[in-house]
Amino acid sequence: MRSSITVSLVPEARQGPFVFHGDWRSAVQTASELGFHAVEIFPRSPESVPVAEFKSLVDNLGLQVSALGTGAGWLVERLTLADPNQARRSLAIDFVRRMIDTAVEFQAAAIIGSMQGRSSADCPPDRSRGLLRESLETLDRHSSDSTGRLLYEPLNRYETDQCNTLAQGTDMIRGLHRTQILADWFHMNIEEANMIQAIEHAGSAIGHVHFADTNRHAIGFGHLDAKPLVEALQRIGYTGYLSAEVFPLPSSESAARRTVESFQKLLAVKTTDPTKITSAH
Ligand code: LER
Ligand code: MN
Repeated sequence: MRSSITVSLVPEARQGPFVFHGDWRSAVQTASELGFHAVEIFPRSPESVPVAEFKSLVDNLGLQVSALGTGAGWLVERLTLADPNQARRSLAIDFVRRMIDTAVEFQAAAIIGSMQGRSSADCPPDRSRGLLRESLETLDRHSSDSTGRLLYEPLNRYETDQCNTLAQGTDMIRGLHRTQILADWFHMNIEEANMIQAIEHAGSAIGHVHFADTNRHAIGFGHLDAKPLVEALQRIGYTGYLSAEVFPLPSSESAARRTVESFQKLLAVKTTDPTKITSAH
């Protein structure tokens, strides 16, 4: 398993669960100094990602880009893949399609979290899920045309009523070829009856993990028993990322350092010793 940390490029997401906000160059530098394998980018739009400069910086540092989030499509543009208005839904599909293309440039996956939408007075749950599934099929086909990969993320009940558990998410993506599940431990802690069994049942459908504690702080700052979850991931043969999508509390640097310490403790791996780093911001 490999470590990853979130970097938001979106001023409107200042309150969001991303470790680094603002100066992305210094965030990437710090992630590298702390020994992370990858960064996960939360961009304003597919076109706003400074692809060439970002790539050259991560390449020089030997870092990967694990994934690109599409949440700003909802947060800023109010677009969802289950919008009953077909014109709006098409705009949402196009936003994610272009994000997949940008992600391909980094050999990364595109994440569908908030853009999955939710039911409304105009669009009952069954129809809303049907529209989401149709959109996912379109985007999965688009991903097959390149090396695109999609990650579909079940969210807790306060954010969506589309899919709240890994089992519901796995049903939603059944039969798709380029789409896997994102298991976010913050959402799972709210929704799953048993997080270990949920991971075991989802098995190879899991393509990415959001590595967050119960309070959405860095792992180690809440009360999640993370060791059995890592062991469950090892049992299913998971070799993807554990990506810290958490609040920058008490600071970006402390959240990042605590994540590295937890990663090292849980996986018994040696990366750069975070206590030796002095230049982190
Ligand atoms: C996105 O990864 C996520 O977890 C959502 O809660 C964002 O609102
Ligand atoms: Mn998440």
